[in-house]
Amino acid sequence: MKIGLVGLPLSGKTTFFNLLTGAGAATSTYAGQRQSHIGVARVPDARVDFLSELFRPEKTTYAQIQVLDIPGLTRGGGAAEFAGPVRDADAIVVILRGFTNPAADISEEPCPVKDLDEVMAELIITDLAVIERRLERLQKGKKAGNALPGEEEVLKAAKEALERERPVISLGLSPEERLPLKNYGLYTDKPFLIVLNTHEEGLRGGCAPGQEELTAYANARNLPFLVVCAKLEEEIEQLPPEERADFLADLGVSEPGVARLARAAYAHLDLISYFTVGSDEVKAWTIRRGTTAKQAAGKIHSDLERGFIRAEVVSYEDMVREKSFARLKEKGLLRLEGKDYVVQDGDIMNFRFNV
Ligand SMILES: Nc1nc2c(ncn2[C@@H]2O[C@H](COP(=O)(O)OP(=O)(O)OP(=O)(O)O)[C@@H](O)[C@H]2O)c(=O)[nH]1
Ligand SMILES: [Mg+2]
Repeated sequence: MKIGLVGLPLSGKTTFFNLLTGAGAATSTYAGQRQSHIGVARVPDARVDFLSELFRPEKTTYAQIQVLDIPGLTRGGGAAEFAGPVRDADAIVVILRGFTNPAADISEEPCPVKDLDEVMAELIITDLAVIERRLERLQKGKKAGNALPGEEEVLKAAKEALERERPVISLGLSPEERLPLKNYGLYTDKPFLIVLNTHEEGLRGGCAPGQEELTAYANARNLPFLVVCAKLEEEIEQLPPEERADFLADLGVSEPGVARLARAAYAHLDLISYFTVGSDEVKAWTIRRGTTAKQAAGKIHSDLERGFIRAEVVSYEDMVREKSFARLKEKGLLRLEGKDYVVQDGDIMNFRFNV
């Protein structure tokens, strides 16, 4: 999974990027700095911890999220110029400022709903330009031969939504209807998550400036919404592991920021994890809910999908209870499933294949 962090200048994108990835990238001290970063966030998962304890593998691999951090967008500033790398992201995370920081010359009162509207407006304008250009070409007939089935209809529907200042995703298109849009890497066609980056007291008291208004706004649009204190949480991440939990609890959060974001993103994007285990490696694999055993095997290697015979499946809960494959077998809890089996969150899978 790949996510793109977008937001107005100095909203704390790079600070949040550092919180997610531990990359320690330099943050901005004035508006107009144009730093982009790419990094990887490890998705904490207590189930992987448990399986790793149990199997003592040489290597433990958590699920990963690739994170893109781009410069701040400004109204009319041309999202296209900076946001390009985000075009192929699976989701967009909008970082909204909920703090003031006079030291960094950020003293204006936070206004997250207004900022969100501004970011959305910029992305909408950028998408609209792409669609209008394509429609023009199609209508001139120059490239009509290249039009995909249903392309013109879906482009028109998208254009109409954007003109009403609604993101393309609000159309609720089916995967088939969306297909012709794929090549354009539209921004507003992606799922959105909202992150309010607040000051310490805001996180503790649940009353960051603008939070109430933003909550209503996000709920009305069914947008997942997270509150973080990126700067402080990032500082907490620098502490020895045994000290972190206390500081987080003091802030009023139960999990690190990366875990909260991953939880929201997995739920919103309908993602689940399955696991492979062994003495060599315990590994989490990310798939969409509804993925079949055969498709899931293809995540690991195309040979496994091509030569798929059967999957041996154990549920995570059964593994926690029985703690060994031998006992699971004895109790009939090791299942053999065929190619159409729909993989469940937490399944421990072993694929039998033949190529
Ligand atoms: N007080 C406070 N300051 C923050 C917080 N998050 C970021 N900052 C500060 O705000 C300034 C900008 O942070 P960045 O993370 O660089 O913001 P950005 O959105 O990446 O900025 P651009 O990339 O230039 O658009 C830095 O001085 C940060 O230390 C926060 O949660 N609280
Ligand atoms: Mg930045």
